[in-house]
Amino acid sequence: MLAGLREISAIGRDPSTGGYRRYAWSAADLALREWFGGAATQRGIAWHADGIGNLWAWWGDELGPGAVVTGSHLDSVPDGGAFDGPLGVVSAFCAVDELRARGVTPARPLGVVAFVEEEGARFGVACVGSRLLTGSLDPDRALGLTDADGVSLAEAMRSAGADPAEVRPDPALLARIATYVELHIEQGRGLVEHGAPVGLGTGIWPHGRWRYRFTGEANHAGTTRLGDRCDPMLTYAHTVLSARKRARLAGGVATFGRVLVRPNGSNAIASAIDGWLDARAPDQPSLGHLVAEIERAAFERGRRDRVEVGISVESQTPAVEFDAGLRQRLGSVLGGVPALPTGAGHDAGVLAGHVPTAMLFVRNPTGISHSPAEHAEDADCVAGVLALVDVLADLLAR
Ligand code: HGY
Ligand code: MN
Ligand code: MN
Repeated sequence: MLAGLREISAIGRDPSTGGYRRYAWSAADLALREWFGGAATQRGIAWHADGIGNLWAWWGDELGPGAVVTGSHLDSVPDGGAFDGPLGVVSAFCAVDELRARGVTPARPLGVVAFVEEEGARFGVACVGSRLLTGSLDPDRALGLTDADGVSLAEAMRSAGADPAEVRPDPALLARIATYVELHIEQGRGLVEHGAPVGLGTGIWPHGRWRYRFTGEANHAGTTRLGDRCDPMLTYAHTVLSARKRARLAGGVATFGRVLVRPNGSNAIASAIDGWLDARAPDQPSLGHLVAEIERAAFERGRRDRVEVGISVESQTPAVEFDAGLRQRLGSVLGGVPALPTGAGHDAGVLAGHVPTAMLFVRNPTGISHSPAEHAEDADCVAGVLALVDVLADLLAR
């Protein structure tokens, strides 16, 4: 495991599961922010948090034009693994060390970034930090997002000593970035099948997150006749099964991984159920069709169960194609590594709409991610750093 990953390995780790709970503006996040600052300071590079809460460390003049930026995120999903996000940030700092060891003097500024709330695990919207930076998420909407305890993003920022009034897009910074490269553990087994430690990303499947609210009628589990029930659990269960079937038919994926049952009593028929759908497909038309089919199944079943169905979109990400010219250039620098798409969202997917962007993937032997079992071999992590160094050396040279 890279030294930086070891340094943060205890932060936000749940000993009972071995998974991480590193949520934006939580105590774990503040400890990770401290680690980031220490990693920059020990390398003698200036660092700061922008008004959104994204962390930046600059080797060279941060206001200089044509910057190369690399990094990822430090936050996790509930019980996430050690590599999703942090591998990209730690590898970026390792790359600075190796570039210096090779005597590289960058011809342009190099930025190391850690975007805030990439997973959306606390406030529900993915890639909050990069979306706010690029103006693809309205600051007022973001600041009004609330977590499971009803704490808003604005309140969470204030409690952490950040000023929500500073949250705004930064087009001037974007204009100074010539290239963004994100290194990330692969969340799949493509590189295993290719027999390669490192690969280049071609693009990201379109995907989105919807909240389904099923509203029925609370009642007694023992005395209410079956015919008299308006049980939202039936509509929810039917929708989950329909989502799986429709995803298979659409060649996509659909997941209800988060559910909130009210009042959640074992001898009461639920009054309402919130379920979150995560749906993804190889292209936009397939995704649109898949989501429409799941919605249709939910409403149809709702009518039968006398359960009201309400659906609201939480975040949507269109299909992303990474810059072909940049991918070609990096491919030749790396001597022809596999190129593969991903169904996982990344800040790189947001940046790609604004600056030439590339992704490097590091082999994940099991493909498992968003789980404590997520793992990458040391040798592959080192191969990832060395590939990042080669790529950055080329991008910084001119
Ligand atoms: O959900 C995703 O695809 C990413 O891990 N945020
Ligand atoms: Mn993730
Ligand atoms: Mn990630």
